Amino acid sequence: MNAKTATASKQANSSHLPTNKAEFKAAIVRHLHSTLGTDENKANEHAWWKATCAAIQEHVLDGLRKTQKTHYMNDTRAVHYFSAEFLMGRLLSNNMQNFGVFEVARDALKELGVELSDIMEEEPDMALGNGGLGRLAACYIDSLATLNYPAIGYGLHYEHGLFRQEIQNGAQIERPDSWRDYGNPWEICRPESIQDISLYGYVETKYGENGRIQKEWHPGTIVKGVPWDIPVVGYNGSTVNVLRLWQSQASNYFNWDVFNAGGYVDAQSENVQAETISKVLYPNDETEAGKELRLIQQYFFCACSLKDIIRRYKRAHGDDWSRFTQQVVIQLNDTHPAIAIPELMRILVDRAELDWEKAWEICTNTFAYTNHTLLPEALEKWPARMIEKILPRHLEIIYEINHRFMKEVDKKWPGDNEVKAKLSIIEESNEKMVRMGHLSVVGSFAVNGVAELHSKLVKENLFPEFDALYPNKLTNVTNGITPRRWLKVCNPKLSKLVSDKVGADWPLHLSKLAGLEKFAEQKTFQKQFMQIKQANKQALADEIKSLTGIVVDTNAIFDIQIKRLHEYKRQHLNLLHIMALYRRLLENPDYDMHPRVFIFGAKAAPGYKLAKDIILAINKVADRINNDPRVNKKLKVVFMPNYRVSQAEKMIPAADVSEQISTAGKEASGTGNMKLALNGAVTIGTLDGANVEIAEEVGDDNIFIFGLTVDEVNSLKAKGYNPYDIYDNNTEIKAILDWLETDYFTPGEPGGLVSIKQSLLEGGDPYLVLADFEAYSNAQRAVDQAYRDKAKWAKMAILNTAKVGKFTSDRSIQDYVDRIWKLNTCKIS
Ligand code: GPK
Repeated sequence: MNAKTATASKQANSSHLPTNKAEFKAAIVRHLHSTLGTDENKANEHAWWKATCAAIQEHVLDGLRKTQKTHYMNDTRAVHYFSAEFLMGRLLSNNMQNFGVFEVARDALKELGVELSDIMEEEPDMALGNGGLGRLAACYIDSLATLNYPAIGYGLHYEHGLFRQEIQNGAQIERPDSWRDYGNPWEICRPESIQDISLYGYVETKYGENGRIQKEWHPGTIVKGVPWDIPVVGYNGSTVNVLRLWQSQASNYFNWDVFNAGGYVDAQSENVQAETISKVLYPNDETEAGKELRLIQQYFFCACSLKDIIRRYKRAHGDDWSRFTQQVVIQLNDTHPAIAIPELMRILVDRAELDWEKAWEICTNTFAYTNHTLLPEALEKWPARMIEKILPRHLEIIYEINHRFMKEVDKKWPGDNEVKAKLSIIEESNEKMVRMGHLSVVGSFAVNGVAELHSKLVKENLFPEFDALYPNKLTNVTNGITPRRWLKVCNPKLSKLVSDKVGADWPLHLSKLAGLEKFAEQKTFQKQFMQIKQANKQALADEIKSLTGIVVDTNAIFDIQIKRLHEYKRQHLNLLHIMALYRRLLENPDYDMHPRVFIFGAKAAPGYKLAKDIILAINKVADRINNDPRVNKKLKVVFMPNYRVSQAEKMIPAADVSEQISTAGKEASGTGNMKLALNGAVTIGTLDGANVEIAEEVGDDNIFIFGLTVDEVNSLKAKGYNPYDIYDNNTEIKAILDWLETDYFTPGEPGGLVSIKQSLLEGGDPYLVLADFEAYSNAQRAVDQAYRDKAKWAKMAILNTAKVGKFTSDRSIQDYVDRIWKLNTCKIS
């Protein structure tokens, strides 16, 4: 290339990218005109938002092109993160920050008369996930791009993400989410990479040369998988990876045979069937639904993704499979994508005609599996009959995998049928079931839990024999969160203060937050830190007012519990304690407590009756308390409707207290606990999940730990736990539970909240709410005392921010890379 063409190509590549204020103004206006067909005078906030996204997207696409070219040229090994959920939230402010153009674009907009913070509200959350598991996937692809690792996220392009929650008369109402109704400015359709996916049908057995048995699957239906790419921009870095999401489509827009025979309507309905696959995200968190459509969703995105991976591999290596496991590692985010294991076996054995042993070796060196829960109701099992109907060949393959696995088990424990029954991939119950967890362990080379305690329980309780059979396969990778979204973007004031003290590179090196420790007792720093908290609380108070009409005092302790609604997370323990405070205040108007605002955000699975009842109860109790002038100065309760990622970004910076109160042994890790601590909230929590590691990091003086430990939970259950013993002997608990049965909180409707009392008494209190109540109440008293000492509290809050650097998702990703994925970084030129 001579100098002239080099310059020309440089210009064509990037000189048009807006970098300074004038260029951003020009780019945004240009997109208003030529992308959106409007102008500065007519444009509403939505149009401004889209034009701004389009200007940023110029950087995104430039980075994407360079990244893909570099990865291709270097034939890099990559991780393929298979997940049924990616809870991305909004992308504009993150992408702006990651390209380092946040301030300049904001100023450009200002000169155009537009407030960036206003137009950011136009962006719908990309809520293609339920909760922690989906948000973890989003944090992980952020870190992978930031650390310059070649990676692709693979998932489903749901037309409707998690439902929008409305609260009517205190009850949750579900409304459809439509995140793409007015177009999504980030995603790129890739029709050139469409895949055909087979379903249903039957298997034909054939005999090839030298007696080799050949299986051929004759599918009943074929559906199309259309890929949509969401660029994933690394921080400060040059890497822009992709999240590739598959949308289903009928393979022929019209079934012409039916159409020509006059069946126009029938032809249409065939399309609907295929398109139903990616229509909607299942809203059940930690419950296995057992629905045919859900299994089809899982298979659909796995099959599309494997074809995509293999197409890319073959482009570089042809039919030579010997390097496949050097190039490809696939991480299974829980068992939702476990069907990818028999699918890869099918491709290798039936299509590539490899020997079973060779194929199995490839398979078991490709997959790794993350377990996210020990809850029995969340461990996926599929009826063998259902798999046989949808994926007849896959069921045969699963049986063969199990047959060979049972031989291995017999070698280790000769003649032991009990251990065989326990470990078998097939559960021989009334109805034969396929245990997807067992399939995942057998078919993977690494299995990890998501926090030290959880991984220990996975080894000791969930898969002890697997650990004996495959030493070193089971391991731990403690979860993490991206400090870009969860501090830099969501808490700009604190971010600036932190940068002033420890330098601006903490988003990439979060352990640098430790540099704040030496200021923890310094008066001026405490004042700055707490003034920021106060300002964030004011912003949240304004949000609360506008969403709920409730006025809260920002001098009160902001006590926040935000997470999916589940009995094991024990929002009802929090609620019972609020009722106790209410009662104490009514009995003694001088009851000594610092004013407190309890704030909740939670969605319940639509079919989870008790979870919805708990939401109703929180709202009913809130109504009564918030309108009772006798206690109003000291106690308020807020339920924020439609909790989601963008709402979390507003709540977390404003929290004084972080509620992490699950029954010990039930919360695998938790990640909200990390986000809140990072933003200077002090945790009140049980020794569960990552709380244990947070306590290790921040030290006992800077966290309020209470309640039964895992061992104590087990021995209490072993000895026989009877909640009535507590109810009968603790007058406060008795009074509170009986209160729920009156019409005090549900005027004219006595017993409106009785289901909670019932679950805690007749229901046996499975999550030991009553057993932990007293300890929780005492810990809350300690919180109250600590908060009154302003210097002490400021120190605690600062030390929380300072000491949680461990929980950056960059560290988690580096752990995965070192222990499991074995990737090399790839700098983008
Ligand atoms: C675990 F099994 C599941 C699930 O279906 N959904 C989900 O969000 C969560 N999780 C755990 O409950 C959390 O403790 C954990 O931090 C999170 O996954 C990420 O690992």
